[in-house]
Amino acid sequence: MRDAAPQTIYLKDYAPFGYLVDSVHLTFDLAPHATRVTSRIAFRPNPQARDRRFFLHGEGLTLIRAAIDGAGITPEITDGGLTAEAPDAPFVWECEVEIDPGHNTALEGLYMSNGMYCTQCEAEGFRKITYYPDRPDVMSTFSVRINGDLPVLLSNGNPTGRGEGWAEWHDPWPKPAYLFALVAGNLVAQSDSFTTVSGKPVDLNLWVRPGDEHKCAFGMEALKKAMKWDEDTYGREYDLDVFNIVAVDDFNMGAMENKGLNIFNSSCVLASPDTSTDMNFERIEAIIAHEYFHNWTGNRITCRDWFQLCLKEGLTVFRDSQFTADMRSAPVKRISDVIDLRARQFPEDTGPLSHPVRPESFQEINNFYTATVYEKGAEVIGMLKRLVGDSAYAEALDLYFARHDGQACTIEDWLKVFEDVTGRDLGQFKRWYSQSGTPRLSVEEAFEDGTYTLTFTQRTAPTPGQPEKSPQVIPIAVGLLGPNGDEVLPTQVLEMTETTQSFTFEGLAAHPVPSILRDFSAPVILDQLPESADRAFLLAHDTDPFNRWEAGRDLARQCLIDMITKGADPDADYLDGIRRVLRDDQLDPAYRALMLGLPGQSQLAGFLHEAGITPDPMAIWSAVERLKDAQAEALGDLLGELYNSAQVAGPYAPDAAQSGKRALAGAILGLMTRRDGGEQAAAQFAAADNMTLQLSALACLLRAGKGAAQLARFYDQWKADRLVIDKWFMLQITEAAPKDAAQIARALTEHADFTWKTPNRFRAVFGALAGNHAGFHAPSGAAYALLADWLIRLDPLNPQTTARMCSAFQTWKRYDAERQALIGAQLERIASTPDLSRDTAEMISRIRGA
Ligand code: B3K
Ligand code: ZN
Repeated sequence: MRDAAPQTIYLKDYAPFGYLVDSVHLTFDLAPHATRVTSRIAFRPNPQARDRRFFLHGEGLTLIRAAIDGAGITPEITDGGLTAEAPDAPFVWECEVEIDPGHNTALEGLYMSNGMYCTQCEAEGFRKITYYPDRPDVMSTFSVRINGDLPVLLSNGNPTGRGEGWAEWHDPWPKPAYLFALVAGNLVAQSDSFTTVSGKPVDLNLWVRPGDEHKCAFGMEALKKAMKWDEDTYGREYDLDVFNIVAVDDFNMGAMENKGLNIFNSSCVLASPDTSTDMNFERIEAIIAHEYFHNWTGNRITCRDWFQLCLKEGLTVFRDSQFTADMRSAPVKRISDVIDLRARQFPEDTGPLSHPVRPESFQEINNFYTATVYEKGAEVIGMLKRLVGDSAYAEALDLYFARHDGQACTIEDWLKVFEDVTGRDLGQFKRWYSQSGTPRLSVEEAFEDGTYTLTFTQRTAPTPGQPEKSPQVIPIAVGLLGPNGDEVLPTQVLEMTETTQSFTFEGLAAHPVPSILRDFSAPVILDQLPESADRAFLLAHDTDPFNRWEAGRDLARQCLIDMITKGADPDADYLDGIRRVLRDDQLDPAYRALMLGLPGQSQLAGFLHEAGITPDPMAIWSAVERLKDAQAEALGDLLGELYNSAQVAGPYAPDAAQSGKRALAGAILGLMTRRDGGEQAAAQFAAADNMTLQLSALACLLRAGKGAAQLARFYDQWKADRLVIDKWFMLQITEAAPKDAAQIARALTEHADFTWKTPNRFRAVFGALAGNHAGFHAPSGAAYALLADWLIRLDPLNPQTTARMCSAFQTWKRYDAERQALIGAQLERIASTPDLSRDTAEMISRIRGA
């Protein structure tokens, strides 16, 4: 169903619902095309609300009957729901609707995937299941009866009964409807148990399709680690008798934290060494933890309205990052998070989709599950923790859980616990939630009579709807190094609140080298002091692992920019520096692998654009290729030794130690392939006994324009494994030469396995195409047209996945007039498609700046 005129919803218009819900009872009579949903809901007037209108959301429902206190009524049905006369006193609402999960391709509400029933209700999907006040501030306990002839029938909470063809569940914890879930299917479980800190046993089940049982063990271990960590670190105990996780193939995102019944995209939970890479394992561990952590940050304490999304998402991302840092390497995790933030959030914040961490308006809330809300939202919490200190943070969190358990909260509630614990005024800090855009921080230094002064200036460029910016509170972690590389001042957090502000350090014997923004203490763009010698010095000596890596990254970036804009040769200081780091076998192999990485090509395009230079994707691509060749040459004599030292002996384990080694071996193999024509990569491919080694070898071969035989062998070996075949699709496009990428992607869309209605497969092709920067921006515009064709095709079936993929075009204004014209024409073509979904229409209109 399409909306004629999309409505904009504003934060400022928030008003509570006129009624409270005391209990919800739902009965599902499952049938693929005619599922009956019968609801019995106890309402009572909300004393906090002035407006007593009884409006229930509902979309795509066939109303069979409705009654209030047993008397049948005929409500007024509109596009988005129904309105009825309701008493100004407690009453029972009863209603029966029919829905068609078998034809639900949007994967929102109740839908089917491979014969299994499955739900996705966040943000506003429950209204596709039955009529209900589908808003997060309406919380209730739920009882559910499922009638159906499938062997496994699951819902939220604890099981209360089951028999042939039916099961009943009760969730004692009040929750908003977006956390409702139901799963019914022919599933098998890997089961285990966990005893909570207070001695309560919890049954754990990971439900999968028969045949996937061997891919459950890692996810189960990750779950138990996450449960224990949340007890140890945040004092949070699990609160039901059972915790179920279900893997589903058709899913719009990674996973969903439904109370007691997490539903996962199978790519984010199923893992085995021969089919999953080390990166897959790490991601799975993090997502399982993330969804589990939502049980407290999101479920027990939820959001008052969808504008507060970062309240649960920013905090839960922050918590899962802490978890990964504890389970693995903290510096490696921090660096990886910053790489990701720069790749995904910075472009959002500097382009037409820029929005505050807490947006103030939206048309389609699903379009705001963004890197800004999630990842910048997590950075904001990291800054808060840095400003108040670890123990005040812990105290504030205890107060948050104690004060707000069972409530639907706001960012104001969140900040208030910090104010109450610390006595600070966080008024200015709150701008991080309301002001969009990435602040730029420039720095000047002075040294006189042993006193060193750093003067910072912050500036945030205008963003859509926000022409003027006010200064933000920026925690700047700084350390100083003396001329021989010793640390003369350990890390201090400077609290910047003004537009321009100076900080002095006294009693220094010599002009120090500053290490600024250690551990990436704020999500800002730091314009480093211009001295590249200082960066080489920091690359050699900085005691802060993040900034040591950052120094190398800065040198690489500067070197690439000089190569692109001045035709310069690769910088010898940079190459010397990384050679020294790579040789240092005291350093974690994972960290050394990160040191070999270069800034992404899209990010380089962003730098050039910000410097007033129109980026040429081909020139960027060839500079990156040349710098990689130069890395290979500079490390030439070391490559074999490094590769050998990074080999893992013994059985495969996806832990930090082994995966760090394999990451280094993979990076080195990439350089070796530039010199040996793929000999070592072919050998690695032939001998590989795990997916990490197999895939990294195949990637090297494809990048070198080789590997056709291996690619075919890979397909033959894995054609029955849908998750590996996603990798097969993706890799061919990711590693394609720029001139071939669109053509290869087009050919793959004609492959029999291109099951494009499955979001994972669609994303494998088009996510990869958009990610191949020079290939996507090839001058013909073929990739733009191909993507637009498929967005137009997918939109009527699955608006959410379509809308999300539109962001491939968000940076279009950076490029030259020809490319802008080509992209502009595709945006226009999408925008003028009849019956475009609200999701896609909003995205395209924001991207066009219309
Ligand atoms: N809360 C879900 C995301 C829901 C997305 C709705 N379009 C997963 C997560 O962030 O944990
Ligand atoms: Zn989340």
